[in-house]
Amino acid sequence: MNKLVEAATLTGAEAVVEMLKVHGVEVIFGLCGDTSLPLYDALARLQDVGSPSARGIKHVLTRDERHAAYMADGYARVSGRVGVCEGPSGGGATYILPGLVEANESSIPILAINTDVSVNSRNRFTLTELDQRTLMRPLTKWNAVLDRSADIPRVFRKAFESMTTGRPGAAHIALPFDVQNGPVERAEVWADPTLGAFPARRVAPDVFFIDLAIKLLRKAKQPLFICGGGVVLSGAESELAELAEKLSCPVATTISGKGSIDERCALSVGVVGSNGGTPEIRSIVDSADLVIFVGCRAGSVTTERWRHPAPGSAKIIHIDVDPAVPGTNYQVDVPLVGDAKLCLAALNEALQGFDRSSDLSRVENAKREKFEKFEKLAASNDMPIKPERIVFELNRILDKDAVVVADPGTPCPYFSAYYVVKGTGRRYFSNRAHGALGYSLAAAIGAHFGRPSVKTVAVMGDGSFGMCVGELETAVRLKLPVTFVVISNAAYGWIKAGQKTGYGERYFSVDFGVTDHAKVAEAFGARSWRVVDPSALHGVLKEALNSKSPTLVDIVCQPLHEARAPVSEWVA
Ligand SMILES: Cc1ncc(C[n+]2csc(CCOP(=O)(O)OP(=O)(O)O)c2C)c(N)n1
Ligand SMILES: [Mg+2]
Repeated sequence: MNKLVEAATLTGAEAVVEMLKVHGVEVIFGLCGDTSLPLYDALARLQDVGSPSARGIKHVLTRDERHAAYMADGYARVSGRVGVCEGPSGGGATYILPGLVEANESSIPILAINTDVSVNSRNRFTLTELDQRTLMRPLTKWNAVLDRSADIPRVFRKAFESMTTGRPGAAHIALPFDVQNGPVERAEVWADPTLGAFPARRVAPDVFFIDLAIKLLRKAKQPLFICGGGVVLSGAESELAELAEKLSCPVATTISGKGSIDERCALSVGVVGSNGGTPEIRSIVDSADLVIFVGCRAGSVTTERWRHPAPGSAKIIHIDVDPAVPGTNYQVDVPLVGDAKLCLAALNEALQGFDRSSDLSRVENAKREKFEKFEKLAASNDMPIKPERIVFELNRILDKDAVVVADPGTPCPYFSAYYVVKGTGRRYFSNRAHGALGYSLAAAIGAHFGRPSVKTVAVMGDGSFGMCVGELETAVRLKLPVTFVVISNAAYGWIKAGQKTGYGERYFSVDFGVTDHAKVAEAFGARSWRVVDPSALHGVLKEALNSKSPTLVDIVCQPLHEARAPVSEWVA
């Protein structure tokens, strides 16, 4: 048997696995299909062969491709590495799509691979045939359909380069059945492994704009940082802290920007915007004479539809890696294009020796007022349990390294506003690009694989639960120590609250039946509790969070339209 000759050529499917390995991929989330059989066989065979550096890739079997993509997204957010998901042709491609587009719009690098019908069966009414190139094009930063096995190494290198350089984003590759069986030269299987993590190849800012920014920073009386997800994506937290301290400049964040600054520190303002912002915090935005947006698109939620800051009320410095961002929503005085870490480091360098102190009592007062109202509601023993109580208890119980994932509905505004992130880096996230229900359960599973040593918690509404419940089986099968918290109000509460404030309480088609989510979880094999009494909540959450296996806590909760949610449209 000529082993050398055999080793010189790989099958396309083997080359795919090897290309993932050389980019440092350790785990893939996905679901099998007919067109994926060669890929699965390669994954199986390459589990334990090859050199010590070529360890196998762990495959996490999911129950739905949408959740495979959400898992890859959660994994990428906490690990700083590319998340990879896969599914078959046809329905596998249409089902993987929601996770792909959320990641892409949130600047999270995930790679989705859908296998496909053979090149030689195209255009013949072949079962599951679909134009994956056109389908995925507007949803991804980069995509390709393979036609020849020899192109596999080059296409995978391009995918990783495009995901992790510049503004991070999602990539998609369609991998036809016969391409998986064709030959690839082993010598072609190589990569720059640094492209497996992000940000790769940071871009530094133009000094001309640094000088302009310094002039504004020196002159400003009440500057304010508004940080988006770009600070955490870039790992720019320590540069931000240094600059903020030098300038004595408060730091507000968007929802995705939570983790830019330790929220316990005096300079931290908290979350601004229509979802999670409160009137006290808004007053800090309104009184700024200079706003420095960092890694933030100044979108509709952060700026309350471009009203806070009011256009023209403050000078604006806008730092972003994407040249298309500064100037899109506000007239900016200084556009600073580059990686956030390098931009902030350059500003620190140019401000060496500068040291301003300012009175931060207005920030302190705003936060005190906000949290006093919150704590008063959290202390209530009324039933149904108030959402404030849930956040209050998790603030008390979770240690600082925990990762919390929040779905839309009740969780997002409440946790964005009141969950205090202790430390920096990604410790809290929500799917803020499209805010699709049913994200957090799977994203938390993915996050667990990205940071297995910490406690991961998903908080979801009952609407979200209905959209992701199947993945409880995945968590149970893999014995993952993840805790799921369900906020039960038997309604699409967010929309019902909108009908209350905007449509004269004409509630229409927003209520659904009561489900005992704890019993559902029990049927899947997870330990679970249903809590109706606020005084029982602390003990139950503590027990659930201490568990080494999956747990679910179903909390019968005050519906949003009766609550005092930190959502500006309803507060008004
Ligand atoms: C996939 C999807 N469909 C519809 C919506 C619109 N939507 C936003 S919030 C919401 C209600 C959320 O209900 P639930 O998960 O029960 O949370 P609650 O608001 O009741 O706390 C809906 C339907 C959405 N965000 N995502
Ligand atoms: Mg609900």
